[in-house]
Amino acid sequence: MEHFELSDKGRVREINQDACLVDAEGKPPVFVLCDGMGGHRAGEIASSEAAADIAATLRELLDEDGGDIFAKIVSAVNHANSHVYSMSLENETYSGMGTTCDVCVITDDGAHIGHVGDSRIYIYSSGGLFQITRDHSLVEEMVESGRITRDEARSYRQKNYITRALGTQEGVRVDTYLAAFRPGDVMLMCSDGLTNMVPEIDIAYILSGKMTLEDMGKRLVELANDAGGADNITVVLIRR
Ligand SMILES: [Mn+2]
Repeated sequence: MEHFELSDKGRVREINQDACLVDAEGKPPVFVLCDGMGGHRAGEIASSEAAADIAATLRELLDEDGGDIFAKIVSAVNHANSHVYSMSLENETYSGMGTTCDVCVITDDGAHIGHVGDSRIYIYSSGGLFQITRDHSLVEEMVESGRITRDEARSYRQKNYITRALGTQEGVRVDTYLAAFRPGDVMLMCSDGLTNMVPEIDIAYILSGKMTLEDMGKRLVELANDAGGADNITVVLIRR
């Protein structure tokens, strides 16, 4: 299994509030991506603290024999939620901070995913790009309730409003997914700084090519920046 990750500030933001953490040498490998929110540097703190806390807690849990991987993922995300939430209560500068999080544990059974917020996980497999996670965002809820179309959603103004985040409340609900991840498949974990800037058809085209993961990652970030780079852009690519 190979992997490549790249995080870029984009062209507008002064700091990078995205964080990704890869623990690929551990068994099983763990990948975490977080996109923080909050004033000053709070978003940066939320995402980096959450990513580090999830990776550390999850590794400890995975090292214990037996038990359900999804339960371990949910425990680790909840642990990080408490950690970030208490930081936000203890320090006024951190008040209201939070972060998205996507966690992926890869085993022979497939990709075990934990998800909160509007960062995304896609898998490119046998000719198609599949979005595995469902955004926890106002715009996604509006699409699902039929109030706006998927097309209208692309230019919807309150696009960045997320309806679920890690660290903003005492508890957090984590969505879980088990995705098939076959030899040759490419997984993309990314922040909304990519998906708000680059159409899925272009993402699919890049993932379908014979490029190295590094070239794919650099190209995706370049496309987001060419389109304006309005937000921080983070991509984690994994090929089985
Ligand atoms: Mn973002």
